[in-house]
Amino acid sequence: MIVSSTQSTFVIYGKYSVDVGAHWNSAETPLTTVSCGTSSCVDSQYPAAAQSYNVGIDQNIWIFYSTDPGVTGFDIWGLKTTNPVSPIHDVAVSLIGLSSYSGFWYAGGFPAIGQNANLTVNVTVKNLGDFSENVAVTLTIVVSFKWKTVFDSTKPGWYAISAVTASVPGESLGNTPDNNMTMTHFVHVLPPGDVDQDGSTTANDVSQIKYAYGAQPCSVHPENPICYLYNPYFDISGSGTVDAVAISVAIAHYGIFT
Ligand SMILES: [Ca+2]
Ligand SMILES: [Ca+2]
Repeated sequence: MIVSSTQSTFVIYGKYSVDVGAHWNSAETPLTTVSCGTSSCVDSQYPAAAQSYNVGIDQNIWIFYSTDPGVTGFDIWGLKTTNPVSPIHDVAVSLIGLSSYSGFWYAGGFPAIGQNANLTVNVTVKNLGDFSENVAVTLTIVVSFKWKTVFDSTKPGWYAISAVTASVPGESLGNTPDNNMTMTHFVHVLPPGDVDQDGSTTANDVSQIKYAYGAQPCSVHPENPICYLYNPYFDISGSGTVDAVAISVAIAHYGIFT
């Protein structure tokens, strides 16, 4: 705000939306007044909004800002809503996680490395409100889903995962944006034959398998002269031997990039 031809100052204004930010009221209400110190106008700076949040806390919305700066520091002032924003109904998807996922997945599983076809997706739903809700008998629930991947049917690539929980009765519009969560680039399904897990099946993969052709693990077949070349990622068939299946799978999917 302009105070004079040589001075301007900060004033914190408030405005509101009733449709989750799609539209805002045109009027702006000053929440602080024009305030200049003895040497300069530096009050009402760096505002930050936060909602007090915990069971038993009033859940007011606060705005903190700095004012009265001096040589050795400044004051932090706060404004808060007139009425507590509670009790409310509010559930949220707070976390999406994967079980036994190490950064990549082979569609249909990979027996030699202990990976099966089912990828387990865990979704955590929290009750952030003040009431017991039907979606949660406790404060937090974790729901697990099995995603059955199928060899040569689940396409290689990067997958996003979305989780949505329905609004509970009485949940206000402003409390619904956290009812869904999307994690992009979350699961990397590798092309079959990508034995070095770089996301593509190329001559590198084929040549590595060919070089180890016939190898069996030394722990099982110490008599195998090339057992030291055995790599479970080359054992696509899960037979215990780097065999022709691996070579044919890699060649059949040659040139797939993700
Ligand atoms: Ca919510
Ligand atoms: Ca590769």
